[in-house]
Amino acid sequence: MKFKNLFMAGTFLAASVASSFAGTLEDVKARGILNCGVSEGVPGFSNPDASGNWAGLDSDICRAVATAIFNDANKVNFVPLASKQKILAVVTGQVDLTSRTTTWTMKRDTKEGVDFTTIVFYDGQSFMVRKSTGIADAKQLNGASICVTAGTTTELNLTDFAASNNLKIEAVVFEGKKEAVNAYKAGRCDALTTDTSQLTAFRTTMKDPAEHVILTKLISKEPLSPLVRHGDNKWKDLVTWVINGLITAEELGVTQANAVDMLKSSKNPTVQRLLGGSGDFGPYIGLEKDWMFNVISKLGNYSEIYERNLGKSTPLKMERGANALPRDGGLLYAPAFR
Ligand SMILES: N[C@@H](CCC(=O)N[C@@H](CS)C(=O)NCC(=O)O)C(=O)O
Repeated sequence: MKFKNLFMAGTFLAASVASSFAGTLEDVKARGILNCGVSEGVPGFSNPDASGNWAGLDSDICRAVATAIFNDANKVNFVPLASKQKILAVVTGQVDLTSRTTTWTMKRDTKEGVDFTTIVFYDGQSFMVRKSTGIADAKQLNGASICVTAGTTTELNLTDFAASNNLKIEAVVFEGKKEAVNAYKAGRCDALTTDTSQLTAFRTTMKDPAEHVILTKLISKEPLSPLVRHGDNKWKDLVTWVINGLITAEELGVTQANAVDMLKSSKNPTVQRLLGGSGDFGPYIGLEKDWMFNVISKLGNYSEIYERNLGKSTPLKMERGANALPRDGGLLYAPAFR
């Protein structure tokens, strides 16, 4: 009897947890706004401007998902998350998705209750040091103290790097990124380590950026991907295909400026499928036919989002590199839109 009750209580708990997460898309539609987890502030990726508007590639992914659902890029509640919270916030339902410089790893994907969607940025870990140190290669960091944030792949890679190169490195671990960056700025560490894109972003916030160098050799691969709760395949499909749609639009030359004309007169069947001129691709994922037309009209394609937030006209001036399409020498690739 006791066992039976226990069993029943467990079944009830499982059932109620499942029903409160019936379907993320339904929950988001009923709520009328998307809860999107972002960073606590990384220029170019997710960073609030002076009036509190979140700018950046990761923020624009949140907006793209909201636009696909509501045809309104403002229907996003941005939730800043420290590194340590970025996975739990999805698992507990605090956010519908996290779009925040998060590396797709096997353990996170298989053991931590989340699913990664698709890679939005190919990154890799490196180090920033003061130019005056003369350090040009990470292997010269023997004996160095290095500022790093807790709950990151960064911390783990640093340990691996030191072990595999037989270096004695003192990791100075901070709970938040702000503390780690400020400690480096204050001279408490010889180097700061994180994903290269973030080092590039943080360097722009230094008093004299030219006094700091980012070592060019990467010590890890950091494929960054938005993540959703494990077990809601429909929602995962939706987020994944919004991103695939942004990449496909770049491939096809569909832009914010020409989307109306392309829908009206393009003879390319893939363009018509993407923009909703033919097929039922929106309805496949629970949305209207013009879901991607709305996204591209409001936010542009992947390349426009990249250039606006990270590209040559921004303080970050980041080359596309691995984040270019294969035809331009990069890795950014979307499955077939049919
Ligand atoms: N990509 C790595 C690192 C992610 C990361 O975001 N690290 C620190 C950088 S110091 C951070 O907290 N950054 C952003 C923030 O919350 O402001 C991971 O997935 O673990």
